Amino acid sequence: LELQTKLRQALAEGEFLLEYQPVVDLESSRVTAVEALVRWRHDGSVVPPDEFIGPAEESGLIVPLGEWILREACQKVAVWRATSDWDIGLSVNISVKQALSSRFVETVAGVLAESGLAADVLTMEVDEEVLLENPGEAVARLSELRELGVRLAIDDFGMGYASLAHLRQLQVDEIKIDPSFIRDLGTDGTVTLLTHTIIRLGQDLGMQVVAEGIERPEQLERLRAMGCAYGQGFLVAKPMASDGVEALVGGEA
Ligand code: G
Ligand code: G
Ligand code: MN
Ligand code: NA
Repeated sequence: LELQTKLRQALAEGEFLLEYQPVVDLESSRVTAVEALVRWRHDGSVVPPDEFIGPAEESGLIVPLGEWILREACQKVAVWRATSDWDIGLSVNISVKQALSSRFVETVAGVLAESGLAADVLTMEVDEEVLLENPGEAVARLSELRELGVRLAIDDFGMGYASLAHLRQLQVDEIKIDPSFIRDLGTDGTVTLLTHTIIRLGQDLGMQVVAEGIERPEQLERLRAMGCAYGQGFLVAKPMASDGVEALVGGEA
């Protein structure tokens, strides 16, 4: 309960901040999008989301916090797009409680209108967990969101129960292959085959495939050879503050 009070105060006092991790086209190495990742600047240190997203979901604070994250990220990316000729996309993580909250779709539509960002610039990343908790409701809500023109991504793909079934229930634009697959690429034959199969599955279904957690050059080479179009990971670029992205925009535009 102590933490819940601190989190509520943190939101009121502007202690949350966003970092952005680039997503690159593995063929050209160009940055095609950034994923917004929230952090909490508290008592002189930076608290990672694993320590507060769960508690924020339990208390319902995830709804206003998620709205702040979305607005902040959309405004930044709208400015980057307006001040460069870089066609950069934005991915934002959303959690179950947020996706199922009332007026979620209205809020997203409002933030897009306010920031002037075209809906298809925005990708919402959901874990498969979102679809397990309340499948009918979650699918309905996410489908409404997609009707706005927003893209949908399944995050940590391959780790959830019934990953493939979810692709039947929901129109998905993108799958993000879980880092655990990338970690064992090349060393574990089964994992290598599964990864290749996921990449082809995504391609055959007309979805973008993003490999997450690329840390070593051999992993990147192997993914490229397997035809994986997009990648993300410490080897490519770490999550960075907005001025880091601005330096990249300057360099690429
Ligand atoms: O940034 P980091 O790798 O520490 O993130 C850890 C976890 O927190 C990841 O599962 C990520 O999806 C989640 N996360 C990061 N930022 C956000 C956010 O803005 N909203 C939600 N709901 N989850 C986030
Ligand atoms: O669950 P989700 O995919 O949203 O989690 C994103 C998190 O993964 C971010 O917090 C980011 O810091 C972390 N991350 C990004 N790239 C790498 C990587 O190459 N290795 C590891 N271990 N974590 C990464
Ligand atoms: Mn994510
Ligand atoms: Na996530």
